[in-house]
Amino acid sequence: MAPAMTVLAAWSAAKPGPLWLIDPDRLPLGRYQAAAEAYLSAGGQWALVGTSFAAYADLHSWCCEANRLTPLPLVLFPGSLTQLSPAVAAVLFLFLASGRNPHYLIGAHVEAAPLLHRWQMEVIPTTYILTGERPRAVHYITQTQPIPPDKPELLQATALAGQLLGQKVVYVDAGSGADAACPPEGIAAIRAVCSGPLLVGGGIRDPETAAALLSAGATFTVIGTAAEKYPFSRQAWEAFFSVCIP
Ligand code: 1GP
Repeated sequence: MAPAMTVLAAWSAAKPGPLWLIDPDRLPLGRYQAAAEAYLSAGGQWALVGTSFAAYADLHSWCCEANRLTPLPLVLFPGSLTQLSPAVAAVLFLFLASGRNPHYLIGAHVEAAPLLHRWQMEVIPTTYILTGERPRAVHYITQTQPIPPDKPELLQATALAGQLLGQKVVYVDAGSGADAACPPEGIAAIRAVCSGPLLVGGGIRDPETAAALLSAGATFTVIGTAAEKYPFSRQAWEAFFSVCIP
């Protein structure tokens, strides 16, 4: 039997489009199944799960129960070591390249490595770049400063450094609930030097903003807060999927 395709391989060949980010503190499991079915039926293939600060949810238990409810593959986007779980298809191993906090550059990784090795999970080395004008929870929790969004050359150099270090994915994040998404110019600058999957999130609320980012070279536009505002229906997701760049 042929081995199952890794998430990284699937992402590398994926059609650009939206990617759902679930904050388990904000999506009770009682509402998860219907929400996941709406996303799957619109064309969703994976969801990110994680948050910069989990006040209530036990991520591992949440993922175990979510897997029982729907077949949607979950990819962990961990905000801390306490969010690690083997009940996911893969984990983003986040190198917080925009910051200079050693915990998020190597400290957490050393602590996580034995567990991830024991669990034999797919680990996706990811250059994680924070940008944005206004500090969000992720900046406070990580005690790092964002890269100014109007500095595409800094965004580009940071992504390139991660690629030269061997990382496979870039995730540019303006922070959950950001006033504005990263400008397309910054994404185009990164795409000019990085060929792998490029995730862009933070402040994307409408398909038009997502379309501009996909045109600039994003692989996935990460949609978190917008999908929490109202029951995000199949039609709402289809509006985001319909702007996919062929
Ligand atoms: C945050 O990129 C994500 O880490 C999603 O941001 O909640 O603003 O969609 P939003």
